[in-house]
Amino acid sequence: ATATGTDVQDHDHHGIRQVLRELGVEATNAAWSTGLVWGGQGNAQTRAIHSPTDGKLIGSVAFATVDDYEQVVQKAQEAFQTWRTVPAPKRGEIVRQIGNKLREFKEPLGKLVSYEMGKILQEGLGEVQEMIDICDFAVGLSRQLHGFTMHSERPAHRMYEQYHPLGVVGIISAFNFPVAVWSWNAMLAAVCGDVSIWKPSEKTPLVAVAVQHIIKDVLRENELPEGIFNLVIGDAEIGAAMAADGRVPLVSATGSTRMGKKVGEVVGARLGRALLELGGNNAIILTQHADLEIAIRAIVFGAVGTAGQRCTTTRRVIIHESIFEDVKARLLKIYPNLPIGHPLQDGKLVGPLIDTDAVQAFTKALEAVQKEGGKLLIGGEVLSGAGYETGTYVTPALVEANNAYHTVQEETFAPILYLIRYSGDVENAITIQNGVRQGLSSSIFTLNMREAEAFLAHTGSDCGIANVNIGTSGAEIGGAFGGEKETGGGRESGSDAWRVYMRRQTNTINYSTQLPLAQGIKFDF
Ligand code: UN1
Repeated sequence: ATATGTDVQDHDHHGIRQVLRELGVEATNAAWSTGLVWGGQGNAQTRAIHSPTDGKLIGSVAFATVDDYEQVVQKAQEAFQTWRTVPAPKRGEIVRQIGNKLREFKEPLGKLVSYEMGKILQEGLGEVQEMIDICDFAVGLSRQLHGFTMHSERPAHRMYEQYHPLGVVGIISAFNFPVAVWSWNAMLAAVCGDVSIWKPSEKTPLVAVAVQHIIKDVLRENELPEGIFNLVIGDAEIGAAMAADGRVPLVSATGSTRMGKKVGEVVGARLGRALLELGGNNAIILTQHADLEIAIRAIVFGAVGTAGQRCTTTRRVIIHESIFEDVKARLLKIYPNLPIGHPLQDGKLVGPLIDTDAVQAFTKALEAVQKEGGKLLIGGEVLSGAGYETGTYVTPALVEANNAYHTVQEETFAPILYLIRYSGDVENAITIQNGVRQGLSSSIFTLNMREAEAFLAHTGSDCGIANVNIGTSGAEIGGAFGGEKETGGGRESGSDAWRVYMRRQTNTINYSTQLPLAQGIKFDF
């Protein structure tokens, strides 16, 4: 399979040209024969990718067609035949090498994540670290992947279960974590004996290309077959093809609830597996027993970190009325001083939104919430002038609002934080916290153990993630990541999330000379 390369303009802003060179993304019309298709062939449509940070052209990428996808699936299927026969710990060894390569390339890759997506360098590096962490996790996992043994009701019988590789795993990832979320899926899939096909966000294809180059080197060094890790850069039609494709037993999709519903429907119609990680509407509860020093830190990181573009971003703070004014005043002291600007510039904490469509959604949501009675306390401007020419930089907004507002019920992928007042006991705050359609992440700040336990109890938070004295974002990879309700129900990353990437088989073995039937059934003839 062939791929066309990127044309990199002769620019050297922030050393990006050097970064692209180091990552091998620069090659023009390079042809790879490793099944690592990352773009269309021949007459494919080429698209220019501009940085949201300064609007400059980073490169152009050929977008794949459904025909290209078809070739990739075939390659992937072929590779699966070999890969599944490699012992799991040996597969883990390959993932270990990938992790080491990621360590080697952490700086340039983190920088490219930052430049192409717009998150600050610290977070770009953190994203690569998250990839390294999941590699380490997957290596250990590769010596486990264990099932249970059970006791048979029949004499001289043995019963146990085992997990077998599933096949081709489709991965649809979003722009906001353009490489880490892929790695959660791809590294687990790999140790599980699966091959994967990655359709990254069309907004952030270059980091995907960079990662694919890193993977390609490891595969070549180990003389592994084509198509263990595949990359198809394309539009929604590629995701749609994957969702409908019976040769892809599992489709893992991260993104909006709208997209996830479509994928879930199509995969469900063919009784395939869909792992969905969709929208969040994450809240932090502050009770009158909160340690406000740490709570405020968590709120600010959760609300303005990644410019409000994490699925775990803090979107609502539910504050006890007795401390509402205090919390508001503290936030109003911090918000005007947030350093907003180019994410590769030292000291900046808030970068741009991904594009001007996102800025429009931000502005519209603020208009709408004010119409509903919300009070904009600060922020909400689109910055202009030197350094902000792209029109993608905004000032994070604080809005006093009511949980019932239509706008508050929606996930706007931007830095808008709704301050919501509650009175009475913690149950009232929990009701508000659960009173949205999404169910990803949630937190409570309290030093009162009754309140904390009430929040964690089955009658407490209804989210997939529930934290105490920690914010809603920034989960470690060791835990299962995902959420309930419209978040889609899927779990990725740590704990036993790997099970969905394998097929479970129950085995019963008779080592006697009789054939007793279960349930004591007599069937004599
Ligand atoms: C996402 O926004 O899709 O918990 C993933 C976090 C990160 C992952 C976010 N570790 O915020």
